[in-house]
Amino acid sequence: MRQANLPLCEEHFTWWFERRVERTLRRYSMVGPGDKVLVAVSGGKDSVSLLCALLELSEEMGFEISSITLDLGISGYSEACVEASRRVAGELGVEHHVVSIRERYGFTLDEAVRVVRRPPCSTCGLIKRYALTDLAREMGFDALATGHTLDDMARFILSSYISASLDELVRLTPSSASGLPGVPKRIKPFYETLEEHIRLYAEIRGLEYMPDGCPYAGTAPTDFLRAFLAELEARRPGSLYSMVRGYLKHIRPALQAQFGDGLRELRSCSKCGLPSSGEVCAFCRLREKVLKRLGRGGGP
Ligand code: Q46
Ligand code: ZN
Repeated sequence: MRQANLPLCEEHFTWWFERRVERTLRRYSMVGPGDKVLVAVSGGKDSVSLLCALLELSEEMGFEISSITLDLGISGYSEACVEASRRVAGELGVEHHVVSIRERYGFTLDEAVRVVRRPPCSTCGLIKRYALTDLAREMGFDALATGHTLDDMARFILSSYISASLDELVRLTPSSASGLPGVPKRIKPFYETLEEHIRLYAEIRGLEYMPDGCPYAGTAPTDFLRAFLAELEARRPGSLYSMVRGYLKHIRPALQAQFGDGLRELRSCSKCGLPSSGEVCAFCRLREKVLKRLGRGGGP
């Protein structure tokens, strides 16, 4: 642990890692006894590690977990992600669901990328956020857990800062409830955990994961900040943690005092009922556009 200048053996590292996740779960009241938590698994190192760590903690903390993988329809890639996720969930003995975006919403990510002008990772992010909330709600879960890491959060905070997106900035919380009945809260149990440690945990636990190999990788709007943040952390270990904690302790409360929980009020989308900042949510608008351009007509 470079931040603490603390050498740990494999056994104590695993113990330390899981305690840290437990601290995050408790600190932000992410789960309670009896809660049903759906874990989003993409097959990558972050989400398979999340599944393993939450399974370890679920018994002593008294919550239940199940897992889900979206088949996004990225040709030559999604099949392998689904298979890797299925294998890990099977090895850990966790219930696992696979849902095809094509079957549920009528189009694949590849098709959406062909017909809309937005960057692929941004379209993908919108589809994943929507579909996972939609499915967790339908299946009656209390919370949806995603593998967002400390590195991701630092990147989102910095990027919202650079573009002065106060509305985004105020929403980058470890746990967020929509406030709408039946819509599960979204939780990020790795909010305070570095990717470097997650990689090590996956290796020590012997978890098999998909190497980064998505053909669209590198098109996320915040990707340009990755190298900068990695260098910052290498030069000053602990910087990402202080950035994210500083945001939560000082910056967000100041924003909240001025704007509340968001600059735009959330309400139910008039087409699908999920949270939306306008009359129709961004996903329903995207879906309608994609289906129309593909000649498949109709929206939800
Ligand atoms: S799957 Fe989707 Fe990632 Fe591929 S299109 Fe981008 S966001 S890179 S985690
Ligand atoms: Zn909608």
